[in-house]
Amino acid sequence: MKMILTVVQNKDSPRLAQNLVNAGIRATKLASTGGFLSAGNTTFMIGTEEERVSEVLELIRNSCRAREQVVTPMAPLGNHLESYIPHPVTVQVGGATVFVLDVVQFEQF
Ligand code: 2BA
Repeated sequence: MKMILTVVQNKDSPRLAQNLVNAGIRATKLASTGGFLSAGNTTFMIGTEEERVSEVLELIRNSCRAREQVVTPMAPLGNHLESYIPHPVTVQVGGATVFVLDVVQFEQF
């Protein structure tokens, strides 16, 4: 068995959740926050048989898309705020960040 952890944008989360249900794939959604943007995103925990991993990855790929986001970085520590001129930068977020992990044991009581 495998555990697929995927971080997706909140905008893609309802579509991915629906597509997983339609395919009969069980998942748990967690509200999460990106470390870099400090913006809300969604993490899905998907426990599935090894044979279905590629199907799940395809489903994630088809449910999520990349978007650009403009971020204004914080003033570097130690800098005087008066002399700090913030320059907005554009980052590309997503489609999805995916981790596939081996599950050593799976039980449901
Ligand atoms: P955030 O950490 O908020 O990152 C949002 C986007 O900012 C990233 O998109 C990337 O384009 C950019 N970014 C992140 N760290 C950066 C840095 N140190 N320097 C420059 N740009 C940076 P994605 O790569 O698509 O990541 C989307 C979200 O997926 C991340 O939100 C984070 O929540 C998660 N994620 C990405 N890589 C991860 C990892 N290795 N481990 C855990 N979570 C990860």
